[in-house]
Amino acid sequence: MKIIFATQNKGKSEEVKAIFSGSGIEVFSLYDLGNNIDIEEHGKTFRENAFIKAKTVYDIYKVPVVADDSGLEIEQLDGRPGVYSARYAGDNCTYMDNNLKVIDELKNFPEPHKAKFISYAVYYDGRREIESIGELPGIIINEMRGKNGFGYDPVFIPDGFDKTISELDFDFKNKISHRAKSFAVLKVKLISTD
Ligand code: ITT
Repeated sequence: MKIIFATQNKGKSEEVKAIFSGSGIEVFSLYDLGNNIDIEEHGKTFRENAFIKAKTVYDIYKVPVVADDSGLEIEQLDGRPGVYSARYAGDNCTYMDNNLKVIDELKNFPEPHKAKFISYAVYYDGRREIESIGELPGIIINEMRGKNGFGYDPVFIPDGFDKTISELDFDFKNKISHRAKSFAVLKVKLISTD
């Protein structure tokens, strides 16, 4: 079975391909297909945005699609950046801009800065809608550490660890992450439903 992953994000694409490897399901991202469609994520929730991405891409290719809408919720910032995680520091901002903005906003709050990553994963094939959520709790630190991963990984230390996700290796992130959890369950639901 072949599935399109409705993402332009190379980091996400590599993670989800690894999660599906060996399952008999082959995953191609928009990035692999050279499709740089800009899908307007106008939903107010991760769930709405995930289905917007999946259904938009299904309408183009008419093949099964998975999508993930994800982000970081920081307690002391009342859940921000949340669904606005990708462009938190403004249109066309870099991951570094977003990290610096979060560090700056947290500088007047006492530590620890509790936060969680959320991944809302969905599947759509024109008939079936399958969904699953995964979370990774942790804290935000006031500096960027490490080179791996993407997004807010350099400022996020998962609970129970003393390294940022960017200091952990790819395979390890892919065992514990919010996306690993959401897609592991999505994969099981997909294989067991018809
Ligand atoms: P697509 O919509 O094309 O999938 P995107 O990067 O815009 O790619 P989202 O809309 O889901 O994806 O935004 C998620 C943002 O949240 C992402 O750009 C990162 O800034 C952050 N994020 C999500 N998962 C993350 C992770 O595993 N590690 C670090 N940051 C993450």
